[in-house]
Amino acid sequence: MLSLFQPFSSDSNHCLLTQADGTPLPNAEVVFYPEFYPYSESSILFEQLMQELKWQQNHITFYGKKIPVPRLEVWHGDSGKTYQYSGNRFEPQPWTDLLSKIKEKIEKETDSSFNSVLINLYRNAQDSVGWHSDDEPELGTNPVIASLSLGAIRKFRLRYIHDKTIKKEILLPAGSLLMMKGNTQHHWQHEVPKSRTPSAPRINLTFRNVFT
Ligand SMILES: O=C(O)CCC(=O)C(=O)O
Repeated sequence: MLSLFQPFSSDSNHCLLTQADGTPLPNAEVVFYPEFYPYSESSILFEQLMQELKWQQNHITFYGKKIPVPRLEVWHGDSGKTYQYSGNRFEPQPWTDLLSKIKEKIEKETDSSFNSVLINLYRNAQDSVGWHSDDEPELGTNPVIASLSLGAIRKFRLRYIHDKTIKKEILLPAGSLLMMKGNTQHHWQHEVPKSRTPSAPRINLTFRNVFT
């Protein structure tokens, strides 16, 4: 369910996410572009990325046991921008023309710049990403994350680390862009939960900066 938001102006294509009563999310700056790409264009991007990317099954070690992460992933970026999480070390694959084109549009329209992108493929409703913050030291002090959704719509949840009763839930449709900025990653966690309703595949691209 798309909830209350604060448009920046009446003709703005983006808005600041707020709590259900319209008050700001504490210690967060989360900006939502519901239609960053029109639906038809997002479908073409989805098909092209499905075909051209070399999807990998990565694993995490949990209580000494190696288990597959519930999604496929691939990391692209500038040479040398290595990224590590939960024991995984990603060496970036080079930018493809398509990924560069998407990156440039996001950079231009959000006045940001990025040197890498983690791309997730949620194959079905059982694929997910659990509660976490994008707060690894190599992402810098206040990471700016631009998260583009393509394919099936999925639920995205945010919860306040200091009071988990303060939360936010939003549906991320194909073509939408969610930007998390400022000190959000220090005070909030996010997840894409598994769903009981069957889901077609979804691709999510999270553009980031790695300082290594
Ligand atoms: O799929 C999404 O919308 C979020 C992905 C995510 O949280 C991540 O890659 O860190």
